[in-house]
Amino acid sequence: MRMSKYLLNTLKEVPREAETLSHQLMLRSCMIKKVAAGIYTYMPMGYRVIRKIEAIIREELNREGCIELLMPAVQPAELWQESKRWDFYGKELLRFKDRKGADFCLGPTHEEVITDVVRRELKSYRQLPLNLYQIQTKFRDEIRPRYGLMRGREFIMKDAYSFDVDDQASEKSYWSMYHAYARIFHRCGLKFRAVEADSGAIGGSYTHEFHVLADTGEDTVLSCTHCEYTANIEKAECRKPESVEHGDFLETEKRETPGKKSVEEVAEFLGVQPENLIKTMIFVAEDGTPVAVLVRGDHEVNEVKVRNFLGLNALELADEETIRAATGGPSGFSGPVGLNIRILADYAVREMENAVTGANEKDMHWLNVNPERDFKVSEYGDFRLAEEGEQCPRCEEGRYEQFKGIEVGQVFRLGTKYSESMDCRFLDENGKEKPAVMGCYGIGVGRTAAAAIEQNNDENGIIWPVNIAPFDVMILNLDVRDEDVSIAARTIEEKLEEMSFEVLYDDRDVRAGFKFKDADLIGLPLQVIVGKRGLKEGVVEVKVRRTGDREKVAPAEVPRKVVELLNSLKEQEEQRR
Ligand code: 9G3
Repeated sequence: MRMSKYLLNTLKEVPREAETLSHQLMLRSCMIKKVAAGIYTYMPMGYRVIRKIEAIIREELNREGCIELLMPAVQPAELWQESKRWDFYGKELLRFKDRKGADFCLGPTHEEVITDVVRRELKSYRQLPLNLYQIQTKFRDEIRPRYGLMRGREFIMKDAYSFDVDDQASEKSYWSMYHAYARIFHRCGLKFRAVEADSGAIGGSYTHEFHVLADTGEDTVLSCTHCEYTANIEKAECRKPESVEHGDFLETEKRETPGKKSVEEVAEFLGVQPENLIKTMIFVAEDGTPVAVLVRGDHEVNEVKVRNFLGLNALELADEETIRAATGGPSGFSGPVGLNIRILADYAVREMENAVTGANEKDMHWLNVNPERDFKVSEYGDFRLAEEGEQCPRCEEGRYEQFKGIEVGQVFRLGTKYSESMDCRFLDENGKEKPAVMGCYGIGVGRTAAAAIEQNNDENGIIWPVNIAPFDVMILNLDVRDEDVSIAARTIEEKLEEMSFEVLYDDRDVRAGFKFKDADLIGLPLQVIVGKRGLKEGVVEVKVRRTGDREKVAPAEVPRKVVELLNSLKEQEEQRR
């Protein structure tokens, strides 16, 4: 492809709204163009990457026996009313009426549609397992779309849905998709972690997220240095502390702590350590019931763990008057002593002794408070945020290491949530009618491309992993007005294309420096630099974008050198862990 004929105008500056690196680089290298908030055109350069990622996905899913189909983006409300989700989702679900006034939505996901398709086809257990997938445009009307393709409103998702005879078979489908995802992300040349994630209040069913590791990732992931255990911080378990022999409990004493609210202020004022304080947070469930959650002063409450423990869909911090009603005192001085609401306490609180707590009275704290003697805990549990460096809860040796991750894929156990509500059943070998057991599996294609950039870049621009690069080789002709140079460059271009390499030839009549900058910004794996001076010595330069290494080779040697370099890059990238 010739740059002078391609639709590829790189940008020096980008709009301020592009906060993340991948968003900036996708705009500057002309991979995407914004049409509206969260809605983009995939420009030719960007679409080549999308197609590469899709091709890898298709190969790996087809290898697992998945069957591709394509469902409509526009979905009738009736299906969402059957699954009872029509009224569950708010404005994020874009709804509209057709010319006859019938209700539709723009599909944010396709559980309802695929269950409707299968329920009409499924009769016998012999037809299962079935794993259907599509690569299709989704729409979710995010309130604040940002970061380019990372959090768009319209985006391309591969979504797959498995149907099995029972839980055991569904588990098999789940793990086969899990391993297919691992192969997909390895082949995309990405460093990733499969992360145990919070499956929401559904409980029972579990889910794994696939995170590309990148410092700019929004999610925090904890991974054990020794065993494989890796979890989203929302879910990461904490090791139960050893129970300690309790010494002598001192008498409680109420102490004035004027204006001292935070753990740090109170600890400093009283001359104790944060871990000697009991932090009391008052939450309210969706029905308004207040619940107190206690954690040690140096720990943080993990609201997702509390919400799941209580089996709630929503849980939020109580406001001032709820705190006053529930504790008798103002916020900042809450404590468990004398509290007659449900009290949950993290395991670490049980091992505390002679602790400091709020006195449920303005400017007052209790000293020498002891669990069970001075307050009753309804339930002890793992209610705190796990931290980097603490001991792994699963194995004896490891410790948590913290990563930032970008979630690019997710595998879910759905159970019979949709097959029950939408009557997707089959006759088992005894002729008994049963609901299919389902799983669903998503990959954000655009988000994978963006994550690849977040993980593969330097100060000059993008460094594409070979398998998803828009082209394999960039040829830079530094003297387009010199016939010999152009003949040499065109010969190399033809030879490489004969070998079915994808070549972008920069034939623009612009200064060399400009070409070098664009080549590094666009980030193709290899650059073949053809110039008058080099040719005089009978050589051209081959540069590896990732390392910056340059090698002088005879023009005739370039194809062999390209094969050698791309293969070794591919090998390194597919092994990245
Ligand atoms: C909606 C809207 C947003 C949504 C959903 C529904 C997320 C919704 C969860 C999933 C689960 C899996 C198949 C592919 C993998 C993920 N956001 N989810 O169901 F109506 Cl507006 O999409 N679906």
